[in-house]
Amino acid sequence: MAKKAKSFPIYVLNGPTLNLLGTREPEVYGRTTLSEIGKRVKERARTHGLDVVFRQSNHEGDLVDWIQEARVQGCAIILNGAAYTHTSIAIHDALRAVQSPIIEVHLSNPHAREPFRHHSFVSTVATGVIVGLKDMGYLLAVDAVANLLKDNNK
Ligand code: CA2
Repeated sequence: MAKKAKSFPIYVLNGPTLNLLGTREPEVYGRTTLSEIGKRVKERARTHGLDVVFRQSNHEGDLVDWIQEARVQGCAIILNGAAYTHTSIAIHDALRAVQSPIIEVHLSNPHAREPFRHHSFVSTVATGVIVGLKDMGYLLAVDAVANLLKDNNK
């Protein structure tokens, strides 16, 4: 395990409208609420000896600020940028400055949806991308971070 991970949390950051998870479009995004995902993510991280900061915002600038915070205070970022994934050069630029692992997660598979969801400003700067597995994707992202941090320490 990389030294940094012992005292530095994984930042799990969620973009616009994900606060409504579990209330609408369950066939696309699943039935699990964001707060339940946060709980499961923290439990999974704990099994790897990792802590989690779990946040959601509807505002692009908040996500940029949190990415910058994670850059100095975190060991990795798991990001579901929601709609900003497809539009935000600001988030792309903030992620470019991050040296630790970045895992992009989407509950649905954007590539199987409307063409405007096919391009991601996050994927080009992400270490890895997990799509289409609903809430399970977040847990797999935690496992991926744990493995990447171990590998970094070889
Ligand atoms: O599949 C994902 O995780 C997305 O990031 C979700 C975004 C969408 O813009 C991306 O293309 C893919 C939308 C999040 C909206 O969340 C809702 C939650 C409940 C009800 C309606 C929308």
